[in-house]
Amino acid sequence: MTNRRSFLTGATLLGAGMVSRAGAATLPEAPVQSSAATAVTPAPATGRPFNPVVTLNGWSLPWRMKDGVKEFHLVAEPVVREIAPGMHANLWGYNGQSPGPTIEVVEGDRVRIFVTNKLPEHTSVHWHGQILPNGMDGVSGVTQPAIQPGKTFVYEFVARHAGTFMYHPHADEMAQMAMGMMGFWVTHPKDIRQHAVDRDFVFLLNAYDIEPGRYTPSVNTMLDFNLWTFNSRAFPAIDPLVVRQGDRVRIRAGNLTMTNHPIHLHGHTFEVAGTDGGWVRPSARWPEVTTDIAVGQMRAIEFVADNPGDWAFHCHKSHHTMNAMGHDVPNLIGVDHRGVAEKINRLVPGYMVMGDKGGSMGSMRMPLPENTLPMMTGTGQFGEIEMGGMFTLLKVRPDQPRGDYRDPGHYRHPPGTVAREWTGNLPPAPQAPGMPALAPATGAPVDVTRGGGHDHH
Ligand SMILES: [Cu+2]
Repeated sequence: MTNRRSFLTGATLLGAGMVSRAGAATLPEAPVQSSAATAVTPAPATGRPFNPVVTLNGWSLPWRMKDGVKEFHLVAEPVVREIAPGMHANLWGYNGQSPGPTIEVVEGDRVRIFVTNKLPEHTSVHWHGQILPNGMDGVSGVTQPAIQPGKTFVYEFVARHAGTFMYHPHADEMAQMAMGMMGFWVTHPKDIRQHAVDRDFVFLLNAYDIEPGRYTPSVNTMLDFNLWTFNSRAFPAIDPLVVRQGDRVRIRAGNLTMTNHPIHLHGHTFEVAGTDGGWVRPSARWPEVTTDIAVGQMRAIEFVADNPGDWAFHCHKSHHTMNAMGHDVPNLIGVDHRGVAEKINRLVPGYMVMGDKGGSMGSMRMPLPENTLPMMTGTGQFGEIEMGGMFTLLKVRPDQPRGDYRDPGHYRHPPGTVAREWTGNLPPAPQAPGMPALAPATGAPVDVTRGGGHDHH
């Protein structure tokens, strides 16, 4: 069984002791992932063939084949998730991580999923988007009794259609999803050539409210979150999406936060090729550079990575590309802050004055409380990256080997293709009729009686 386990980087498997404690010798093993690194899984050794997805800062759950049924074992449990180096969160998740592992099956597979509850309260698992018998839908109280602590339930159904899905509890949802209980599910097409791409990335959008200095999310928060994450990682700790130039790329994302996220890609146009309802007919697709993902929705975008470079890929809500320390800072743009910093610090101890010429907090180093992240961090080859949260880079390289996801480092721009400082003379600013001529901001003075003013061509 679980032939893939030896290939899972960083994965550790709990021994028989844990399984027997779960109460049944027939239960499949419940592998545990201890690392928040992206674990690239090879093609499956058992079952129908498929091209595995790459879960951003996550992993896929091994299974065993038993009498033609694909068996998985999920363990709902408290976990410690590294949101980024320097910040850990006490979350709830599955098999050692939050989000839980990605489940990958093939259209037509009969799937049996054991769910062991090691949480301090009852739970259930809803298989979002699956067409299945009502009693397997995981809505506690409606389609099944809740799974009490210490108990194991079994779900069984046929993965009837290929597509992009997720799983999450339908029991004390507000608390359990605010604590990170969710996972990705991909049902691959029966014909491996159908919908084939060269790279297929998946992640969930999630948000947490963890006050600086604390470790556990506030589960009653409705809108005012301070950590915006891809798969419970905040930039610069989200791995880049590394591709080879010319690759056909799919990125699938699902939203289990409390608000929508307009996800934006630089340097390329893409099409929404699928949703959690299925594939979009090619004739019904249109080009986009941003697609909004509403709460409870999933989107699979596709494009050809034909433009080499390091391209930003992020939520377009600017507050969602900020980390925890960026949300209560007074705006002093345009204010001469001489003497003001001292007064502000009396009101808001520990805060620095946001720049009177804009933010530019990236280069300011203030002492942080324990266990939080500066509002924006990360350093590129040209300086500070003033981003955090839901932000990463699509790295397109002509020489990236096929199937290689290792970070190739900064993009090496061809000579003469980078925006640069201009040090020559500036042309006169064009003038509107009747307006007094303006002197240019820098550069040599311009004789406005000659080139500017009312002299129209
Ligand atoms: Cu957002």
